[in-house]
Amino acid sequence: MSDSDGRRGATRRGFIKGALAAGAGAASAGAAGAEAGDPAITELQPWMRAFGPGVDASPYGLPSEHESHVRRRYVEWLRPDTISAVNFTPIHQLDGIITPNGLCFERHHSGVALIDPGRHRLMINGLVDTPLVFTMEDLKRFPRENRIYFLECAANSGMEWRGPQLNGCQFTHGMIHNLMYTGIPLRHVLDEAGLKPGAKWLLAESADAAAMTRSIPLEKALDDCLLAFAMNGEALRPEQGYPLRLVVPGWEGNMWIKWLRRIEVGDRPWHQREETSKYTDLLGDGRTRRFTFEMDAKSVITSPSPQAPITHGPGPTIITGIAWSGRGTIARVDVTLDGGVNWHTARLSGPSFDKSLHRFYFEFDWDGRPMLLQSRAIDSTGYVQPTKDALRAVRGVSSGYHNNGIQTWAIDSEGRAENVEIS
Ligand SMILES: Nc1nc2c(c(=O)[nH]1)N[C@H]1C(S)=C(S)[C@@H](COP(=O)(O)O)O[C@H]1N2
Ligand SMILES: [Mo]
Repeated sequence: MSDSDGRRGATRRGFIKGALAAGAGAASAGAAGAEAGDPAITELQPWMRAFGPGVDASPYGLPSEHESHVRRRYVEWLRPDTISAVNFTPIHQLDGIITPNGLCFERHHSGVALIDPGRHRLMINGLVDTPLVFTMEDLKRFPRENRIYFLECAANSGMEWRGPQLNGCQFTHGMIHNLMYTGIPLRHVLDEAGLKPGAKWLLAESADAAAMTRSIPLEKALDDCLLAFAMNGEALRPEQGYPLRLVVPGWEGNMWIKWLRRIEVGDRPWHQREETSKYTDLLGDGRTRRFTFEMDAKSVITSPSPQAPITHGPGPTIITGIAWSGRGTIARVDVTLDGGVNWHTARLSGPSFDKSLHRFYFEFDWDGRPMLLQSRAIDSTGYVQPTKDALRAVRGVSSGYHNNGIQTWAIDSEGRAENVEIS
């Protein structure tokens, strides 16, 4: 802990003690629990009067019923139905760097495929010496690895491209999750089949009704792609591709084929054959930006934010958020309270993994005046997260994809937050 952090901690303890002594005044300072006569402290609560449920009451545990507001949400007007749709991770209610399995945003083109793993196969064909078909059991005999990666949809923040639209980071930035994957390096399976000369690209195909296909450069496949069968220690959830998904670290989410059933090895990308096989970024001048596979460094303040206002009034206040980069780790996150006039270095807490979410905090004493909050990520390559205006200057306003611009929340004197843009 740095000196300045230590001082802030000491100040906080002083503040809360002072608040306790102040009695009635304490209520507005957030120490109401210590007021004389507070029934929460003076009276026996129902949960102290009777035994609770036993160990076999929930063989698969669920969060407390008091946390039922922490859930994925979708935006009804965004898509005509829920089959080819998206919902959003409640990032404003999460902490740390790992997304709980039941809260990972979902993006499906044909709904969730409900696969019997005993009847699932992975086929490798195309430019290989020996075409192969694997059962799940076969795959689990290859040496496996555990790695933590974020997955971000290229359309995350896309609705914000022309200006502020959605009031909450769940909706503006919630097409992201960060999980520990257990899987087999894709290169083991490709080695087993034997690559033929000329092999340069892979086509990954899914077993859902969409039979979705995406092209992946062989170089990436041999570098760090995984055939994943577990997330956060348990089998993949059906929503995330049970029993097998392709993990393409740091690259846009649409390449991470779920319910993976076939990998065809070829000599050129399939999107040079049919135009639809990957998202295309439109540039303002009518050109398209084709190879935008990597997700650029990005960050967002998750609290306070429109769905997570400041409710405790002035005094010790915590700003927290997430930062990530498809090109490495996060070296630093800066936070501003005044729309970019003054920047402060945030405190990163938790492990720093390559192509993973990083958690940041900034603790300060809020004077109760309105603020313009922003965060700015700097990754291990030295790349600095740009403003939205800087992005538009380069790419125009026609594209909805790869919007990694700096997000602004306007906080009013009541602590309420609103999605705004300043220039
Ligand atoms: N089979 C299949 N794989 C898929 C998709 C899909 O619809 N079907 N959607 C893709 C897109 S666009 C994204 S952003 C990610 C979303 O992964 P998630 O549902 O685990 O959040 O999966 C990708 N893989
Ligand atoms: Mo996506």
